[in-house]
Formats: sequence, C-alpha cells, structure tokens
Amino acid sequence: DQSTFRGLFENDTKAIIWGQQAKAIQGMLDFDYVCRRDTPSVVASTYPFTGDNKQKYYFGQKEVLIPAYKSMAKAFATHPEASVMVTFASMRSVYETVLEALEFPQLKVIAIIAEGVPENQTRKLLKVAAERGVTLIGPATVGGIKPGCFKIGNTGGMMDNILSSKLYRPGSVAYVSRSGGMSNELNNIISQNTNGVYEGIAIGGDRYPGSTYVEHIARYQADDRVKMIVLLGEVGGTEEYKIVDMLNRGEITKPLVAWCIGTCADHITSDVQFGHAGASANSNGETAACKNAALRSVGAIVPSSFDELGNKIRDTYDILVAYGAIVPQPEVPPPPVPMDYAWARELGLIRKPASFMTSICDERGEELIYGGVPITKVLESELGIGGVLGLLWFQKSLPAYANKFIEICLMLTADHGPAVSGAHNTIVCARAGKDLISSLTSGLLTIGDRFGGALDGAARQFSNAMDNGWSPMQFVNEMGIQKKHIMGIGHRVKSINNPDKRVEILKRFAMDKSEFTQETPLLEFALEVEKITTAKKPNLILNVDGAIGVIFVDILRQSKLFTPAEAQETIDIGTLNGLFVLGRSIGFIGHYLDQSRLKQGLYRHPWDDISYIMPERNS
Ligand code: Q5B
Repeated sequence: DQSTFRGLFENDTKAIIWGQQAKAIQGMLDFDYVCRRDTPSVVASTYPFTGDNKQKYYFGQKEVLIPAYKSMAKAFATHPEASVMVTFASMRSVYETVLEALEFPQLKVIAIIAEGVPENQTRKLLKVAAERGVTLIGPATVGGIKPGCFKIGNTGGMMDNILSSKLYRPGSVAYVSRSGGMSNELNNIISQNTNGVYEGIAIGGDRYPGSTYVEHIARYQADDRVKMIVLLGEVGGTEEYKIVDMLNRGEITKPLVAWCIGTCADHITSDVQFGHAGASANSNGETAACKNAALRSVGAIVPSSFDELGNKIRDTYDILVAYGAIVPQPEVPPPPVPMDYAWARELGLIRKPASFMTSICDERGEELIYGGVPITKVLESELGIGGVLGLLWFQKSLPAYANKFIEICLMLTADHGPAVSGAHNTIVCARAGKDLISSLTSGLLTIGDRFGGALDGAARQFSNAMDNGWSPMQFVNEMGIQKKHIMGIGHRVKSINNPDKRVEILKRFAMDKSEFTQETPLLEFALEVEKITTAKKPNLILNVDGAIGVIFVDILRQSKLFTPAEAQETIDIGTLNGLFVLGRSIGFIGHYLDQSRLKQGLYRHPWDDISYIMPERNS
C-alpha cells in the first residue's frame, strides 16, 4: 500500500550526528530549508569529548539551537524521533560508535563516512546491523541525498551545486553508485536529462559496503514514486551480477539504466587498483566491460561509454513521459537560502564597511608584515628595534642613522634610578603586592609634562618658535610673558655644573655629520635657548626630553622622508612621548622584578617625612 509507504528518508526524517561537524550540520539544515521542510532534519549531535551544550545554527534566516550530548544514550533517549545517525567518527573509533548506536532500536539508518575502516570490523557491523534491521550506508562515502527530504552530511556539495542540480525537490529517477564523487556527477547528469533525482545513494568504495546495490534498487523498485533507476557500478567485485540476477528473475520492472565505470582497465596490461578499495578486478568477470555486457544481456539499458550515459537516461525518461508514466511538473523556484557570510565574502559577492582600519601590521598571511615589510626581511636587513619602530609608528623605512638614534633614545631613557616619579610609583605598587602590569602602568601613569613626558611639548614649542621666526631670546621672553615653562628645559638634579651625560651623548651623536647625515637646525636653536635659560638658573638645561624632542623634529623635517604635513601631524598627535614611555618601560619592569626578588614588603611612607598641616579651628 503506497499511501503508507515510507522510504529510508522522508521529509520528516530526524537524525543525530556523531562528531563535531558544524559545517556539515549547517549544510544539512540549509538543504532542509531549501527543500521547504517544516523543521530541521538534525535534532542533536553527540560527541563524547565535549560537554553537554547547545550549538547555534541557522534554519533559513532563523537561528536555532541544536543540543549536543556527550552521551549517545542521552541523545537517543532525549530524541526518540531520530531514526538516522550520521557518524563522522574516524576509522579508529567508528566501529565502537556504530556498535553502540546499533543498541538503540529507534535507529533505521546509519551512515558511516569514515574511510579505511578495517574490513573485519565492517563485516561484524554488517552482521549486527542485519540482525537489528538497520540499513548501513558506507563506510567510505559521502552518503546520499533524497531531494525534498533529507541529505546525509556533505552529500551534494555546496548550495550552488544543490540548486543547479535541482536537488531541492524530488524528480523521478533514483540512483545508486559506489562513489560519492561520482554521485555528484550523477546528480548533474540526471538533472540535465530528466525531471531530476528522486533519491541517490553512494554505497561507498570498500570491498564490503554496509548496504549493496541490490538493497537500494529493491527499495526503488518498491517505491511508486521512483519511475526509473540508474546504477553506476564499477570495476571489481561481483555485486552487479546480483542485479543481473534480479533482472533475470523479473524483480526489476522499472527501466534500469546501468554503466560500470573502469572499462579503461582492460587497456592497461598490469593489474589496476583504482581509488576505491574494492575497485580492482580479480577475475575476468569482475571487469567493468564484462559486467556491462551481462547487464545489457538481461535488459538493462547500457550505453556504449560513460559519455553516452546522459543520452540513455534522457531517451528512457522521454519514453516514460511519452507513455504518461512521468508527468513533468511546473518548476517552483526554491526559497532563497541566505549565504554564509564568510563564503559570500570569499566569492566576492558582498562588501561590508569594516569597523576597523589599520595600516601598520598585517598578520593574516603566511608571514607577519610590519609596515609593508615581511618580518624575515626585517631581520635580514638588520633593521633593529629602531627600524621596527620606524615601520610600525611611521610606516617608513628610516635611514640607518635615524634607526640608531631611536635605539640610543631607548637605551638612554631606559632608567634613571628609583627616585624618579615613575619608578617610585612602580616600586610602591610592586610592594603593595600588585602584578607586573599593574606596577608598570602605575609608573607609566606619572609620565607627563613634568616628568618624562615633555618631548612632545618641547617639539611643539621649539618648532613653533622657529616657524614664527623668533630668536632664542624672543622665545624665552615670550614663554615668560605667557607664564609657561619651556618644555624640555630644566631638571631637578642636573645642571650646567652637573651635566646630564645622556644629553651630552644625544647632542654628540646628532652633531656628528659623518653618521647623522642631515641638518639639525632645531637642536642648534635649542642650544641657544639653553644658553639663555642656564644664565638665569644653572639647572635650566636642555634636558633629556628636550634633546630627544628637538632632534626628532629635525629628523621629521630634514631627513626628506616625511612631507611637511606628515612631520607636523607626527608632532601634533603626540608621537614623541612614546619614545620615553617605551624606553622607561624597560626600567619600570626592572624595578618591579627587583622589588619582587628582594621580597620587599608593603611600603608605608614615614610620618616624619610628612608635614601634617591641619586647618585651625576656633572651638
Ligand atoms: N623654571 C623639570 O623644575 C622641572 C623652567 C623654568 C622656564 C622651564 C621643570 C620643568 C619643563 C618640563 C620638563 C622633563 C619640573 C624633565 C625628566 C626625566 C628625568 C627626571 C629625573 C628622568 C624641574 C624653579 C624656577 C622657577 C621656574 C623656573 C623651571 N623650569 N623656567 N622654563 N622649563 N620643566 N620636564 O627644578 O623665578 O624661581 O619662579 O617643569 O622638561 O623628567 O631624572 O628626575 O630621566 O627620569 O622643580 O630626567 O624644569 O623647578 O619648577 O621649582 O622652578 O625655575 O619658573 O623660576 P624644578 P621649579 P622662579 S626631565
């Protein structure tokens, strides 16, 4: 009675997936959606190595949560409606998982994708499956597809393939093949030459497939919705002769178009083993040519070559249409399936305004790229940390003397003892038991106009003065009128009587024209300013911040590597304090490590070092 006839897969078939196969599950759900199924075919997944959780998928536009279970027993108990299991277990674990699954009577079909399953294990599984009345599909296959109903895992390929082969709605032609790859070709050939695929199963290329051509062709024969059958056999084995026997016995009454691939093996003198484990002729009768001849002799429609297969399928279909056995239905376009974002992007179909822009570093390719230069090149060219800074901060390969200058700055600013504001903070923080990053940032937060953060201010003030055409004296006076400290001038402990060696080194380096091959007008201007300020007070020297600030402006303006706009922007956006921050981080980290190693306890400032000045109260 065909009114209650149910195939292996119908449009309400539910499956449980074994393994972590998010892509395959999403592919099955997309197929379900394009087939206009009411509900997804996958109800759960099971995998013993990850926790019980819910995983997010799409069913069309809608987000759905599909539970994942550690325990297979729990998965089947919670989803008694699941009659199919698709297992992606590897050839090492598939035997145990299928054996376990066969204990659950609700299962009607198990699809085994793994390749290389030991033949003795497959044979044991075959025996148990036969006892339990379970159909095995595979091993070593993509599985199968039933348009409008169900798709096993990755069968049918991507959505564009499913659409072009019209696998979203049933046709009248059912096929069985060994090869999963060739089943895709059959989907294509059948959709080109008929009203489409009704169902297609790839039984897999192993010597002992879980189910055979006979079983599937017998199902197709019994299902009234199948109007013609296609068999794609291959060289090796004798399974096709069982179809010959069925034809002989009159058990196949529907037109059967058949072709065994591998006829070329006869033209090769040595024994040929094709890609499938079973694809090797061990006797004359196992050759593709013999099997094709046998099938032809009992009434199968056998083309003269694979190229002819499509024509034979079309001729057979046309006859069925002419006799009214098949009535072609009007095409109803399938619902559009939203494309996966990553895939659409890869195909160049969409563009999305990026939330972030970056121009300094690209880590996406095989090799990390700093400012356009691959890191192997950075190392080969011995750019050093100065060169890396040039690439990442300015996207420029700076000249060697500039790279060296940067490195000198970092070395000279690396530390200036525990008494300075930043080191003090780092030490206090470390002694309060805080971690490296907290202690480091606590020190860094003190860097500003007064301590270590006067590089940008110096760069701005001195370059403005020069751009205004002021003389050094005019500049000092102007700053006095404005009641502003000159940034980069003055030091708490250094003076003309106790010169800062670091500044001496910087000056010497920048003025040695044999190495520092560019002009340094702003440094010269600053030294004239220093003469005026130190005449007022001996500690009003050009300090380390000031020296670095003005020399860097000279690099920006005189090296010919920066446009005037780039040079100005570099000053305006506050780049130069970064040199002190970077250099002094070395020292702050040193202080943190030092305090930790010295096991210094919580710091408390002594009372005798604090003046307590309380407001006086009359009462
Ligand atoms: N007067 C650095 O001041 C300091 C003047 C000035 C005109 C000036 C001060 C200052 C500008 C900021 C600057 C970086 C606060 C310094 C560094 C890194 C370090 C630190 C380390 C390291 C020192 C006394 C008299 C007053 C002031 C006048 C002072 N500075 N006039 N322009 N720039 N400089 N910061 O000694 O008439 O008596 O009222 O703000 O460049 O941080 O080692 O310690 O590596 O860690 O406290 O080297 O110069 O002097 O403020 O009491 O002023 O001099 O107007 O005049 P002092 P103050 P008057 S390098």
